[in-house]
Amino acid sequence: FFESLSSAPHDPIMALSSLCLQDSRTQKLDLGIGVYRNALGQTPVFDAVKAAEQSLVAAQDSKAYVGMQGHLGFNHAMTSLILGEQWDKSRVRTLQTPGASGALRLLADLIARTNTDATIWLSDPSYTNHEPIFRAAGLDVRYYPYFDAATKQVNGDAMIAQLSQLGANDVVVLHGCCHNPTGADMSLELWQQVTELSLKTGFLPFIDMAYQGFGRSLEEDAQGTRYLTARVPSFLLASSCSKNFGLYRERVGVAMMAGHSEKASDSMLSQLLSLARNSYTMPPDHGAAIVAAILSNESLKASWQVELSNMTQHIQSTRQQLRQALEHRFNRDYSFIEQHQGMFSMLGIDADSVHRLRTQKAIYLLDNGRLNIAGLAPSQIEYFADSLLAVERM
Ligand code: PLP
Ligand code: TYF
Repeated sequence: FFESLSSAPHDPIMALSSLCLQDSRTQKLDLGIGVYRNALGQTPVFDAVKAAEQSLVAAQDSKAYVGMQGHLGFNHAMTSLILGEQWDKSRVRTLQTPGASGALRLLADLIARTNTDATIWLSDPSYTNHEPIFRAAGLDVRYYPYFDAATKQVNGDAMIAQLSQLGANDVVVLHGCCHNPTGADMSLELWQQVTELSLKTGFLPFIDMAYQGFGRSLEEDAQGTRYLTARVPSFLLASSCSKNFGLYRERVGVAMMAGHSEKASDSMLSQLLSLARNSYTMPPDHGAAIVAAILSNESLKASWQVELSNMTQHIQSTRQQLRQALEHRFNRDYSFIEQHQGMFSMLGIDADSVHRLRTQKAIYLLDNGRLNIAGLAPSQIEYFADSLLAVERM
């Protein structure tokens, strides 16, 4: 049956990680995959997660199915975390999903089921898996101008010029915060302009929020999302607990949606439930049960917030040190490294230098030059900067 089948392409990020794992050079640096690491290079389990897990194990008396929509308390708490307490209870619907990845695919399928002529607009560049997920749902994918390689900031004018051409068959994917892969985020003013344009032209906004709390704070990182979602008649949103709860392998996230009426919103949710039933039926429980336990307990919630903000501070301090180390060696302005938000930055390292860093210095970045700042321990910053100087002089 499968004799003539050829292999599918590798996941480029995972492939890079295993390449680094196999590298026996002791000075190697894995700055590829987007996983947070502390100063010791570890990705620890949050204290609040450990505590919640222990009480769950002790208290849980059944593993019977939870329900089609997942854990309702989790869905409600996540919606408040993302949209703030004031969300429109009559129109917003939330479904627990296996990671933001699961949410992206279900919502992509929902778009395809509703409108076969839809075009998905992604930022140029965007998260590696966006295009394949939307294409797998049978949707057309195009890119709007986003990152300005010269300034390392968002080119808001070019973005707005493109989005103003769109209409009711278009879906615009926006990164809620901590843009993957560039680190360059939209200002609140730009979110406001995008909101106005969506109201004027009718395009559907689709927010991907994978790093809430990894930029400035849980509240500030959600500002743009809250502004937009409170004003547009309809939106889609995928969110992840992989990074901000450190629950990567538990596969926990949400798909959120709002239609122009209560009835439209109910139809959207019922279609999403039917799409989930067509693939995995119900989401895994463990991660969502942990998040629900943390968000419903004041002391666990406070502990989680402290740990998360310590991680954010660690990333910010790495950004400061990296900027200094680079400005010390290169006659260039690297202030954008401190302005970028979240784990990633694109420093403008070309493909040849990325390759030389890998082969000659055992430093692994993605082919597009994306660097996981959180993968860089303080003790490795000098080595990274020296290596970059060496390969750029070759
Ligand atoms: N969206 C973006 C922008 C991401 O960077 C990621 C990866 O972390 C995801 C979605 C998928 O995350 P999850 O692990 O929740 O599936
Ligand atoms: O962009 C990243 O590195 C993270 C983690 O197929 C990731 O989002 C990497 C590869 C992948 C899914 C997630």
